[in-house]
Amino acid sequence: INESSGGASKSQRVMVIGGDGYCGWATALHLSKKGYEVAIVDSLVRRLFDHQLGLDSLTPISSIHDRIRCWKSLTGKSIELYIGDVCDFEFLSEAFKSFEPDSVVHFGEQRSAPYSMIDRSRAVFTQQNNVMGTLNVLFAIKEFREECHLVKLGTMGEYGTPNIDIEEGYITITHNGRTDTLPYPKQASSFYHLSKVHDSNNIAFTCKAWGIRATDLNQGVVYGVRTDETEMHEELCNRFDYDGVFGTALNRFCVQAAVGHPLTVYGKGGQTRGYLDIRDTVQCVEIAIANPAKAGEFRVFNQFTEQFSVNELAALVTKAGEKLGLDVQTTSVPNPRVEAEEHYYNAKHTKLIELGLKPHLLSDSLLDSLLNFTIKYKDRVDTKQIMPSVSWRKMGAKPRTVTA
Ligand code: NAD
Ligand code: USQ
Repeated sequence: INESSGGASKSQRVMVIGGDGYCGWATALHLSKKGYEVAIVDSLVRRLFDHQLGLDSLTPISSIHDRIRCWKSLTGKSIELYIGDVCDFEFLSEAFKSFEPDSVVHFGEQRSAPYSMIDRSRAVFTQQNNVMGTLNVLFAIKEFREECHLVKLGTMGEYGTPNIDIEEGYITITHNGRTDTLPYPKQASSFYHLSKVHDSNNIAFTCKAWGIRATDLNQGVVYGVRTDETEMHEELCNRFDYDGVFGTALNRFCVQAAVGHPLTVYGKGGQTRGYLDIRDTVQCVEIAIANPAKAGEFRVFNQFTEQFSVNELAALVTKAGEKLGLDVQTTSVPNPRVEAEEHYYNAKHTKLIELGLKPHLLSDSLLDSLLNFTIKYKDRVDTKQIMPSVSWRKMGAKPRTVTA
């Protein structure tokens, strides 16, 4: 592993767990293009959730096998594939022993807050899948690849919305005359976001106890779809979620504008979060890999480029839609979540910039191309999937079949 800043050694072997998903697929291709040896590990469970809930990506997506074949035929580059569940330690051990990664990028979790709030079994699944999966990855590193750098996808949602500035992972506090630098307080507000808090605690502990090197990327909400590599061929096209369970704010608003559905602002719309373009997701991960944490270090980066309230996003999409001749309306939907709707928000995000991130900020031209992209696929939209169907308050122990 190259310890010097910025110097990626091109023969580095990177295991991308969750490499069939939205962030993972774009990242796997980007790293492969940059000369890293890449292996994708994925259970394909995300495709199963879509079947079970009756959802589909806006974009047609090829099977992982066809995706990888297409990449090889276009670029000559091979991506290894391990289909299996990281909660199955035997499977994960075999993948580690066979691939021998220098870095593991771990995207492979159940990532939807609404999914984790459907019912008891989905809440339990989310925490088991995410927390046990990450624990297994930590054990695999300790057992088979001690020097391997873990790059773990966390979330800005771990911090919640405190009434003070959000720091990158740690805060220095003076209490009764003594001073210490401590983990920043966590106030997550879904069983999904809480699973990330539990992961962070387990990773921090194993860095201390076993000398694991880890970077927790507390990522904000991702938007966009095209990256240089996924746009090379339609078989490489990324997924694009717009439904009420897996769709995220800005991507949903663009699809809503394209089909003439009013933009679904939940509650007062003052909910403010950090956002980033998917082209910056892949850039940030590459930066983290090229500049590994030291042995025993638990590093935390806040991975977003700009912050917006939901109302601000709705206004931006309305303006961009009007330029394309769309009539964009907004509706206030009773908030299905329990969250602050008007609050202070100021989160630091300088560490990735210091390491060389060149952000793609949300611009008129990006919104324009994202809207045109959603218009291109608008006949595939199932408008029944747009309104939220999961309530934070009403969830219970009873198994629930979600129907639009
Ligand atoms: P996604 O659902 O599109 O992809 C996740 C992938 O992980 C899927 O292909 C799924 O099959 C796989 N997976 C899940 N559990 C697994 C397991 N136990 N074993 C093997 N594979 C498993 O999600 P995404 O949007 O690409 O998110 C990737 C990561 O980034 C997640 O950890 C998520 O929490 C984080 N993140 C995403 C966003 C966002 O806006 N999309 C924002 C911040 C953080
Ligand atoms: N929201 C609306 N209308 C919508 C959708 C969302 O008002 O139609 C609001 C939500 O109430 C929330 C905010 O927009 O206040 C963001 O919601 P979201 O669904 O876009 O994102 P979230 O649930 O926070 O989750 C997503 C990813 C998750 C990741 C997280 C980063 O699904 O994997 O961890 O973004 S963060 O938000 O920083 O925690």
